[in-house]
Amino acid sequence: MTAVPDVKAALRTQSIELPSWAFGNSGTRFKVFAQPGVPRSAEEKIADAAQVHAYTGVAPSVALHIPWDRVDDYAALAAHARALGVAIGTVNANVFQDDDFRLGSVANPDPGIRRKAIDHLLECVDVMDAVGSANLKLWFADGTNYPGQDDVRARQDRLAEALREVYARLGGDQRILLEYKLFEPAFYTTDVPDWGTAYAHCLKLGDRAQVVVDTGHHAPGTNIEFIVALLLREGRLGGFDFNSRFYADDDLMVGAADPFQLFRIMHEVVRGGGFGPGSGVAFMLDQCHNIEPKIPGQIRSVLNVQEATAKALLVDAAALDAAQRGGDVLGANAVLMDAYATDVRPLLAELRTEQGLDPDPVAAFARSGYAERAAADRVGGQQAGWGA
Ligand code: PSV
Ligand code: MN
Ligand code: MN
Repeated sequence: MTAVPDVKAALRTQSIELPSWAFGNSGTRFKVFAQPGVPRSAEEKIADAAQVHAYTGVAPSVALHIPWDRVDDYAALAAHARALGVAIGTVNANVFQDDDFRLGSVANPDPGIRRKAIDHLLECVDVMDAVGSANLKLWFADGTNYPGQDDVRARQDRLAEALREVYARLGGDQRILLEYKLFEPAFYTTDVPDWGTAYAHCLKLGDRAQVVVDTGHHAPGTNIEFIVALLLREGRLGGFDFNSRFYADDDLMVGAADPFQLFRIMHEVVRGGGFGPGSGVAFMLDQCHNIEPKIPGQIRSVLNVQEATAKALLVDAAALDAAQRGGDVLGANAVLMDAYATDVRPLLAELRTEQGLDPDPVAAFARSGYAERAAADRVGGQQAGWGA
């Protein structure tokens, strides 16, 4: 096993980005269950995210979603975040919630609608400039529902043209993180359905275009850790949108459905040099807490990622390498399983204590009374949610 002090030192460098939308009301197309104390503004979402960081110490940034988090003064929003001990991270574009986008956004057959979509993406780069963000995350709902509905090759051309224009607008320290998704809302073809399509577009754009792996965006049975290993090897793994899925894009808490898969992913990240300062891989959550309380749901999720990371860091790389080279199938597998079977919770509790944090972030947050105060204070106004 890797030495515990080394594991702890590595864990101190971890940072997991929270999605602003996780703190607002969300639901399915059947029902959105409103929760008391839910933020009414981008400022309040950031305040809630700051709570997660305050209790875990590993969630120092929060991603925005434009226009859900649109404000008049983005520099002031960034200052507000800083005052609360966090930073604004990735800016997520939204070209899927407008009637004009019925047939797509950047791949729409209508050049006027494409212009509108691209203008929104450029606005997002303006937001990045104002808040000091390095990451523009692009997810396109574009696709078709019926064979023959549109020319799938022409749609790729339109997509490529839009990406080129946005890429050209980026500052030197900014990058595009291009996300893929197997299906939904388009059910026949999706314009960026898989890592290969995303990778091909990124290759054409340049070094500052990388692929985002959303763990919920694959067909059942897909070996996600292989995709991770390959993208890392090619220098094109931009980051993760972590969540759990049982069926489709469920957006449940990461590590809840398949903690072993999360461990396998983190093992490939560590193995491929994707973890640690300067790796360039963004570890983001993309989740919705439809029925559970949101701040504790985010705390739980962050802890799940931290646990999987600790186990991946514990893998005895030298023993694994020796077993692999020796063709010792069972021995190599046992090295991985030993690390996975380790209960890392005491180690993480110890680490938190060393960092001046409560060893049990969930309990500490519950005791703080923050949720009750938010429910009492946040009356009036519109509760934030999808589209708010
Ligand atoms: C839609 O599937 C989605 O969940 C994508 O994963 C995006 O990252 C997210 O919404 C926010 O736009
Ligand atoms: Mn996502
Ligand atoms: Mn998704």
